[in-house]
Amino acid sequence: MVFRKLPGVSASGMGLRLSQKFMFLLFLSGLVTLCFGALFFLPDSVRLKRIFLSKTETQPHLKKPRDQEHPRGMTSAKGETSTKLKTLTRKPSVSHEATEERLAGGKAQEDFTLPRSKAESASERATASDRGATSDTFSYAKFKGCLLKPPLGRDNGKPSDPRTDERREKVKEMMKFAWDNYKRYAWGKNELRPVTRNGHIGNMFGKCGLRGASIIDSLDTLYIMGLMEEYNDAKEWVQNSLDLNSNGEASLFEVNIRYVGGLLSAYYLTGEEVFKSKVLELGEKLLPAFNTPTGIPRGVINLGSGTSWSWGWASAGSSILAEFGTLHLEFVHLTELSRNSIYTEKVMNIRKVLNKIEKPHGLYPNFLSPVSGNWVQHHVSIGGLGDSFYEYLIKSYLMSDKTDDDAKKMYYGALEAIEANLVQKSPGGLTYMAEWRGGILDHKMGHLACFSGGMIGIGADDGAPEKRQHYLDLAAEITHTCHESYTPTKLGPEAFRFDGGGEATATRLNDRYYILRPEVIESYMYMWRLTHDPKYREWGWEAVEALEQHCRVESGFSGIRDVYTMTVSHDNMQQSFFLSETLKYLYLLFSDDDLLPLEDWVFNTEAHPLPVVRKSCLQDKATQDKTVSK
Ligand code: DMJ
Repeated sequence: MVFRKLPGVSASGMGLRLSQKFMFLLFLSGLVTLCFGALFFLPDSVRLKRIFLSKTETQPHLKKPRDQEHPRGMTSAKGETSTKLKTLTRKPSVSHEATEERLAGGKAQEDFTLPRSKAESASERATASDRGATSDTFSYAKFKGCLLKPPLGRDNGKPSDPRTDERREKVKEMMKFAWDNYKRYAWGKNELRPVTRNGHIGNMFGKCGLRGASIIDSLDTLYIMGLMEEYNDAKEWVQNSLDLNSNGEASLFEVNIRYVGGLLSAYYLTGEEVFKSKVLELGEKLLPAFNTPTGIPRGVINLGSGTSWSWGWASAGSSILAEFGTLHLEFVHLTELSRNSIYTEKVMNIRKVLNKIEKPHGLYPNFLSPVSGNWVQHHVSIGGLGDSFYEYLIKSYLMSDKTDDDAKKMYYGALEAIEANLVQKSPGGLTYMAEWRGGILDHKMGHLACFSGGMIGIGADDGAPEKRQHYLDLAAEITHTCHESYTPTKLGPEAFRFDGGGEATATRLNDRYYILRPEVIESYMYMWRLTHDPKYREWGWEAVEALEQHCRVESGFSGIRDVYTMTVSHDNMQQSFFLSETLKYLYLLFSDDDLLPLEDWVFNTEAHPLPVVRKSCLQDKATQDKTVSK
């Protein structure tokens, strides 16, 4: 009707000429633009943002506390990765109710939770990214309620036998000595150089990456030893000085086992929210390393930009079995605390890739391409490059409250292949694990491989019934072999051989050093818990005396260059794993079994205790809570 031609009205319609119509439309569109734009210049644009932006982005409480904000602009060499990082760091939508419930949960456990600042509460809510986040939140009180026993035992694990207690006290004194010297000469650095009395940054955590490795690695050891003043100093450093926004390169594996593991166990032991918020912040920063065609992460990551790459020394840009295979325990707990499934998805995908790929003789080679998902070399080792992958299979099963059947199957399958292909008996009757290079055996065992005594021991009980005793015997034999390598200083070499007439002896000059490693003592600790054979405590005490005699210097503990000479030369390094592992395992060896009972705790590969996840108990408790509140 409007456009019907009326007499006396121009053909352009509405009685307006074309030029007039154009002017009118121009005016109209200018007016609309002006009004719309003006809204953005109003003093309070919050209401408008609510209309145009998602709820998540407008929640003021989701802003990170000041100390966690990036102090400088993050730049990335690869724009694409940087965008992905941004997506991953978007904050979750947390319901008001869920938050209230969580805070109430926090109040209910005042005995182990210090008052929290508003900033901490905000950061808790800000840690998980959108994807996979669920509405319920982690309750520390519920977690505690699902432990079978108190973490620190009846009396902090104090043994009733006075001689054992004296030994335990000695280990505690060693820890205090190592810590005090670190604090005095290297505070905030990664590790102490005890001879030159300074600190070093080291390259395993990155050229200008994370700091304070000895502090993070010590938190739980100080806590279980009751060194509370020292623990509080460490906690304060985490609170005020742990900078997770460094733009340097870092090893995904080392950051995971030391920092993520250390912060997680500090949180689970103490309930201090600062550890939780820090670990969740750090966890997010590790995710870009998984952006590869297969989802197998690369070894090195820049925590600031999120770019990642493979180690220069790893053949054909491959990833290392012991590195990408040693994330599972920590990532499952990151999901537990954040309620964000992304962490578990990442490590489950690694498993999927490993399950799909063909394994030579059932063995897992050490190098895998993150691009093609194929093995790059056929070198198999229970020591360096392979070790903790196997450890994490059995520990994943144990930590899942024995529900992770996939991990169980993979572990016993791998162990069977190891027994068939690598386990050997020396002419002198020592059992050892050789290395395998495309079918050819290298009759060498690294100090690192000595953790396997403990590993096979803790897995013995869940093997096939007819194999259980056999596994326990095998564990004892391997531990015995490793003890045999500890001579004449009573400390062991980096690698020992069984060929050329040698029996658990380093035949090469550059295998003779000892860098305060824990693996042999770790196996003593597990074998003691499993058998209560007093020889393990005696062997542990031998190691304490040897450490005191050869490694203690005026300002800390140092590794030595040659375990076969009694006049030792020091390497001037107090490794952070000496504080987290060696001294902790010794302390546990001389403690009652109720200090960190194995029914409730598994130790990550850096000896940080992580609790068994009792899903059914946690769910029951959640249901009970709901029923009560009705
Ligand atoms: C530790 O950092 C861990 O135990 C890791 O799994 C292997 N090496 C050192 C200790 O020797």
